[in-house]
Amino acid sequence: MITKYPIKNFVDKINDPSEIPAKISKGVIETVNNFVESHRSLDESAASYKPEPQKWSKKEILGHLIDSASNNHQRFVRAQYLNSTELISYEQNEWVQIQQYNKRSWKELVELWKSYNQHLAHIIAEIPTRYLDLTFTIGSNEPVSLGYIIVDYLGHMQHHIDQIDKK
Ligand code: NI
Repeated sequence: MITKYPIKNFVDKINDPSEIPAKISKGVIETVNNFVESHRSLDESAASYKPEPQKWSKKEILGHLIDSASNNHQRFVRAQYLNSTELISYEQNEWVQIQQYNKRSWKELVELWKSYNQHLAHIIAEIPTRYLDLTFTIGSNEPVSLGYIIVDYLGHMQHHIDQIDKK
């Protein structure tokens, strides 16, 4: 499966789409646990630091991942009952800016993000195989399968974790 973001570790090679829910669910849990382990005690000022006014701080990047979790929560559930091929999109910069993530504590953001993803990992693992090939459009993007959306959720998360680590 060709995805926008490469998926690291064991989920790299998914040959059979029916493996997606179990593998991505496990990948989400492992990625989140590793991140929490190594970033729990990050200093508040380092987490809030904006290299440029229009660039996101570490808190804002993690906030963007919370927004990704909450929007994909909607997608993962709605995709399984809606008689529509359209799933919600969201304006990422507006979401981050409006929520003022820099005013939250790093530790609390990390906890919220972790808990949200524990629930999403559960939802993902329970998605029946028959829904994986259903295709959806999100905003103005090309139609993609629900399987792709699930894989891309983890790839997007890993992409932004790399961004936090490079700062
Ligand atoms: Ni993003």
